Amino acid sequence: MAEFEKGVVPKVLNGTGLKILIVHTRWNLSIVDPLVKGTIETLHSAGVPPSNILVRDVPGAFELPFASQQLLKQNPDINACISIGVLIKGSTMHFEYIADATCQGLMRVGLDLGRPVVLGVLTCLTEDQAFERAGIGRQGHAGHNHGIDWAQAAVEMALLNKK
Ligand code: CRM
Repeated sequence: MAEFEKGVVPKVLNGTGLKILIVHTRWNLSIVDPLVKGTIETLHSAGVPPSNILVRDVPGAFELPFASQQLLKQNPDINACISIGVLIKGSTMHFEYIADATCQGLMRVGLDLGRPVVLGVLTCLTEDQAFERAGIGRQGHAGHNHGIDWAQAAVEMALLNKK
């Protein structure tokens, strides 16, 4: 259990029969890709079949709330959405505005539609922080792939919503 001390303590979840949407950005794709991979592998481990996972991409994090909302509306049989992106702070205020709008927007989509939306958006001060959270950290610290936690959160919330 020690490796989960700072993260999610996983439950044994049965995602058989669930349909999950993944929306991810093309910004920072080299970091987003392993996060999406970790998410999909964990969904499979929880019993969600590949045919029940819909994957769509958008340009950047700012587009995630709108795309998540539209795709959930267009696909009423989807039980949960995982919105994935990586924001890395630059030298302007852009990061702060996008991070805030994206997080608020994703929360709103979930509450407005009554369907779980998982915040799979890393907001990092450095590239190294993002690499570690995608499980591809350097200098001997691979880190932990947060896609694993996002998939588990999506299955848990989808099952809660189905009750
Ligand atoms: C991201 O996922 N997106 C970033 N974007 C793009 C933004 C959106 C555009 C169009 O609506 O605004 O796609 O989400 C950025 O513009 C920046 C620039 C930050 C800067 O300091 O100039 N960063 C990101 C990002 O890190 N991740």
